[in-house]
Amino acid sequence: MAELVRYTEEDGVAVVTIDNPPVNALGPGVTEAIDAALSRAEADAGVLAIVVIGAGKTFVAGADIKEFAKMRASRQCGPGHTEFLLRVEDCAKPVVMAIHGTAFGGGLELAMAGHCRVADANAQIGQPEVKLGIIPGAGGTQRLPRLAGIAKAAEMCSLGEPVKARDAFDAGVIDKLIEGVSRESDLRAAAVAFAREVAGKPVRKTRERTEKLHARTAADNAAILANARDAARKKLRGRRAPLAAIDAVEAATTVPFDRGLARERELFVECLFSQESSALIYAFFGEREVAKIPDVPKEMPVRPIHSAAVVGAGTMGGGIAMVFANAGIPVLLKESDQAALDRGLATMRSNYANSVKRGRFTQEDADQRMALVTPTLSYDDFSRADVVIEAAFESMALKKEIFAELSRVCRPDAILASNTSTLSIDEIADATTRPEAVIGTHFFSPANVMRLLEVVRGAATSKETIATCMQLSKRLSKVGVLVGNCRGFVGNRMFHPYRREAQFLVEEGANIEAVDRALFDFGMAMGPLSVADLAGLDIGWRIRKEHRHLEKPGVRQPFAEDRLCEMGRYGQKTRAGWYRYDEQRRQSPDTEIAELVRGWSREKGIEQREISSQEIVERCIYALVNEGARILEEGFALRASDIDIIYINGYGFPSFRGGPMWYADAIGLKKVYDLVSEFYRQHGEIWQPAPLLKRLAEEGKSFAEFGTEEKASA
Ligand code: T1G
Ligand code: NAD
Repeated sequence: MAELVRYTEEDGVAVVTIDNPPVNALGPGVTEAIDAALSRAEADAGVLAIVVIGAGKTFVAGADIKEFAKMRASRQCGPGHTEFLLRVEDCAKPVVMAIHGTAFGGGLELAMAGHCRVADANAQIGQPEVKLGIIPGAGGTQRLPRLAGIAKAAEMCSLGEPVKARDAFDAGVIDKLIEGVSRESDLRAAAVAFAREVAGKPVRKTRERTEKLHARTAADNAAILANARDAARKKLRGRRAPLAAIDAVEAATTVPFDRGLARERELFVECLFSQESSALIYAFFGEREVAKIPDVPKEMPVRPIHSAAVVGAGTMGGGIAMVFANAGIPVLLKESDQAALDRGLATMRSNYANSVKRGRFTQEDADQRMALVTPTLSYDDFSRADVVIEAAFESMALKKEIFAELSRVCRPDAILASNTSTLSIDEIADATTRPEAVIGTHFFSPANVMRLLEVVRGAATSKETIATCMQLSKRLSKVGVLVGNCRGFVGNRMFHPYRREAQFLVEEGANIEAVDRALFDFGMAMGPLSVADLAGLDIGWRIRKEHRHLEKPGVRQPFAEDRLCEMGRYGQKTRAGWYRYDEQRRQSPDTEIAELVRGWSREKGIEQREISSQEIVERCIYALVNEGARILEEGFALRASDIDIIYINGYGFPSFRGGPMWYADAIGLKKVYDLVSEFYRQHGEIWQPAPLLKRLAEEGKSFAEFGTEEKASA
């Protein structure tokens, strides 16, 4: 077994190097090995001080998250690292923690149990546990307020966002910043020098530091904690862990350290065995799993991407060009006329200006990014591009024309991608001489904000093209999910029945606001009717009109949005849709519309009735699940977790519910199937249960198991 910890000595300083790839998690055996190394250093008279450092790209990125699944399965929550960290703190010789990459969760807790912390100026620290539905469980909520103060600790533990080393230095967590660290040995040398400076001097144990806990009156502390709770409720709506984290930080201000630790433990265990935590840890690993494509080996060679081009500078094209510029990749941006180009560039500049205003980055950063964008009205320089993303109007004829041109002007090894949201990648590829290099890259609006990228595999798309785009998605800070080439791919194909049910519910008498409220309270970022107004009702209307010939006769279709569009109500862009909107796009109910819809429904003989929030949620969410089951069975998604990652990152599905497929598994597919069958009896063919849902329900299995058993039997 590879050594988890290495012990070396330099100039009277023991260097303890943690080496547990890929992220030096405090997995089984790691803390024991560190403990042994510290004992060795304590026993060696020649050792004056100790440096603890991580091998590879990072310090310690936390406890081993894989261990939590075992704890949950055994309903046993091990002792954790609390005792080990007290031992570090009580070490007889100064312990200097040398941080590079990330010191997250248990990694920061380890660092804070040390007596001093030096960090590469580019490092990040954080307590991201709430993103896993838990709270720091090894003293983080007790030591962090002692170093950084109550407000900073409450914010870091309840929101889980990383903090740059420079800000951590200003907050008092880091004692020394090391500039110009280009490799681990630079940091090691600086840490050893720092350790020699503190050797022989009295050290302070973090747990004994209380000056920052009582910097103000109890009333002030209460106000700080109340603000933190308000912020957590707003930013992480529907979650328990962020509030539990603040309860634990509060304990640091009211009781002695050891009782604060006990309170933290209590809250940690409560959160660990929660459904919120199961869902979020599932999503954590699901987001890493999407990159694993069974028939595209990890070592598949990828094409280097040094430059890009985007066709169309409209809503999507401009955002996509920003995504490349943000990743430092020079990008050509082509439009069909100057006015459209100027409009696109102006939108990009104002988006950057907003980011600068919000302090996300400096004006200099914004200028550098815009400088990477080369506007053009021709394909002249397209031979420079390693990848081209087409984002012109959603018309097959136009896209074929553009791809035929791209196939002619681009280098033979360039990747040709389309941002189409509904059209067939295979049909677009047929317009080229190189279908193996054609792929779908379906960004989500606004493209420079939304993390999701559906990577659409065409029948001829080569594995190299897929591997290159999957790797590129990570470089563009996107979550790239490989999907098959069916109508609407995965996300939009499932969204269609979800939105259909929302309209039906209103047509059957549900109040417009009540439908949105029910899904919002369920945890969706926004209700389905408000989303429709945001995206524009006319987009769906145009697509429905284009596909009217595909509608099955006698099958109920929603009519309300078509009627709204016939009235010119396209949503926010016309300041009226399902709701009314003022100049600032603030939403207000429109009773006139509610009445109109009721009238239209009566004309169509649709009985009006009271509809509960429960029914609203079940019909909308189970519509997602049923269509998701079809997609899985038809092989347009590799695994259920891919669908969940798509919905969490592209459609505002609450991550603390794991995504639609995980949510259905948590309820139990038998129960879901029975209700879908009931909807089938009530509403007909549109609710025909997916064969996979029926089979798994009858076999007592879950979506999570689907695919594994086949693989197991293969
Ligand atoms: N435990 C186990 N595996 C982990 C892990 C962890 N903490 N962090 C990452 N991995 C795996 C990951 O699944 C992937 O595996 C590989 O490492 C590379 O990860 C006691 C209770 C550090 C910023 O929440 O945020 O400490 O797919 O693809 O993009 O209070 O990983 O290759 O098989 O994400 O370079 C708190 C979680 C834990 C940090 C690196 N810590 N990790 O990002 O690589 S709870 C976290 C990250 C805790 C204490 C509590 C990121 C990263 P595979 P990657 P990356
Ligand atoms: P848009 O109408 O805002 O922009 C399209 C742009 O393409 C226009 O500015 C137009 O001038 C330009 N254009 C047309 N022909 C061109 C040509 N030959 N060369 C260069 N530019 C040309 O449309 P959009 O909303 O940005 O959609 C673009 C594509 O992205 C569509 O395929 C759409 O389905 C897809 N998409 C849209 C969204 C969304 O929410 N809007 C989300 C995902 C995908």
